[in-house]
Amino acid sequence: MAQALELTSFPDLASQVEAIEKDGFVYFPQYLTSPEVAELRACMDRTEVNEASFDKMKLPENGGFYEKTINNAFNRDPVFMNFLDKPGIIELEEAVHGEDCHVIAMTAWMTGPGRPDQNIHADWQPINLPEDILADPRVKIPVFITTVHFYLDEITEEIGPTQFIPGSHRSGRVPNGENTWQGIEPHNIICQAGDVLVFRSEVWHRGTANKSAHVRYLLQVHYAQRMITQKFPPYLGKFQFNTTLLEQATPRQRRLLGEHRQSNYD
Ligand SMILES: O=C(O)CCC(=O)C(=O)O
Ligand SMILES: [Fe+2]
Repeated sequence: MAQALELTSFPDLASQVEAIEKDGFVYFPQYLTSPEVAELRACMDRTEVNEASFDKMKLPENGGFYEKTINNAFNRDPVFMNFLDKPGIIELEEAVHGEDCHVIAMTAWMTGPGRPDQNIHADWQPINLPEDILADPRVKIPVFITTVHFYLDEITEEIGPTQFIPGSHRSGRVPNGENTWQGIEPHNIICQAGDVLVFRSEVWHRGTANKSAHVRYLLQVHYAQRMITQKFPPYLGKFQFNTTLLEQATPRQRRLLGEHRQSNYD
């Protein structure tokens, strides 16, 4: 069994920002209450896939596994909309990406038994650099993109923990079929329903096999610097905001979705 990742809770914003920069991730234990977890899971269940938004519904036929994904989830239900700017998390995002940061995607994942291990990957490597350059303390790469994982199950070895290779955000590259970096093996993120993990896009990681009898529920919210484009499919102007939901949104939620102050290239 893979070693468990050591999960430390940092009490204040300054130490959380430092952890994102230094460790590549921050953990928020017991962030959601049980009723909030139940509400979000129910919302994921009732939201229907919309193929135009590249949502997926795969059924466990022909040896496959159940998988339902909802893209642009903020656009589907007020419950999702309120995951744009969760207290404590949005302050961290604004601190690491700038106060004009925005949400580039929000995807709900329901992954059934039989899902295999993913390959070790980085969600995005913005700058390829030699490791010895990155090891120089004067070199500080901006945090371009982070992902927030809202875990909605007790994450056990059976249901499939996320695995991180700690320190790998300093590799300066994406993995090339490797399952270790500098001899460091993937570590399991073993946590509770309602726990949250925020990580930068350079971290080498993967989702692992669901060997349980249950569907695994995960909400991902992706934040970025304003200069990184939003990924709201379908493209060529075909994505449409749900105007009813947008009217109910707070000014900060609207800003996170695109009501920006004008800036470069606007
Ligand atoms: O399911 C997980 O824990 C991680 C998923 C992931 O890394 C991805 O979809 O890029
Ligand atoms: Fe990933």
